[in-house]
Amino acid sequence: MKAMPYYIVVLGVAGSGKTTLTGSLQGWLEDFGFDVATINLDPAAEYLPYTPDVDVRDYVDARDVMRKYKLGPNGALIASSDLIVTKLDELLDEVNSLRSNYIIIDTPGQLEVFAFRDAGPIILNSIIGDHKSLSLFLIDAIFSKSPSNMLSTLLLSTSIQLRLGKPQVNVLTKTDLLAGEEIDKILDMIENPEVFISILARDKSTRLLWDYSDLEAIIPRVITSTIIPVSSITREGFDNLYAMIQRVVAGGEDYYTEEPSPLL
Ligand SMILES: Nc1nc2c(ncn2[C@@H]2O[C@H](COP(=O)(O)OP(=O)(O)OP(=O)(O)O)[C@@H](O)[C@H]2O)c(=O)[nH]1
Ligand SMILES: [Mg+2]
Repeated sequence: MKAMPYYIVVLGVAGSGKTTLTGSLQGWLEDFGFDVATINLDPAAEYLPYTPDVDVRDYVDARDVMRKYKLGPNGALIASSDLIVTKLDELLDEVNSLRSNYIIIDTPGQLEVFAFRDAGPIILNSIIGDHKSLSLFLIDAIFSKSPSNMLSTLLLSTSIQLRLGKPQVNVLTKTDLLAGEEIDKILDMIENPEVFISILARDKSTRLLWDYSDLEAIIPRVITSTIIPVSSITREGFDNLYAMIQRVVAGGEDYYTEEPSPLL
């Protein structure tokens, strides 16, 4: 039987907590005895709190690209991603030598450059191939206290899912920075569309674009499942996140139910 790693792609706007969650989730899963590898796809990453098993910076360093081609940060990421595509064979050799149950992929801060140009999805799809995978779309809890901010981020999440075409789960990050009742309010909006719709319908900036009946049509489409609140610092919520990952990639089966392969 061929090894069946599950890929977890960590996405989100700049600073939403992708890199911290990648390291923290790896640690949490390893504490439960899982074998977890990490891939860093951010050529501009300065410091990583985990040691990546595969690191695009070994192929392309965005800072060198900036200097060499006299580019700014976004131009450098575009050029770096295109350069990585030219080195995909080598990168894939490294990825294919990984033998872990779970492979977590940390992605660049400039989500729009990564997801809305061709190189990012090409790199991701080449790495993942036919293996089971899901995307975690990270939403910063501090930013989400405002209902219209939450709606704009959910629309972005939907848009990213449309680009990448993978099962996607929304994750509310940095919950340790909010009081319990503030988290409950956010969850109440997500879990009760009618509450969310009525709050949004009263919101000035939302009203500029949509009326109540528009919102009734939109909201159920951007909330396709619940949002999982987590803190990568305290690891609170990782048990629920893990349960969701299992449900999506393994249909609820624990990885240990898979036979380890002699070909691993
Ligand atoms: N309190 C708290 N801070 C967090 C948490 N997760 C991330 N942070 C902080 O948020 C900031 C950004 O975190 P990163 O993990 O670098 O975010 P990122 O999405 O990888 O950032 P880019 O790669 O630059 O887009 C850092 O200062 C982290 O320490 C969390 O769960 N709780
Ligand atoms: Mg990062």
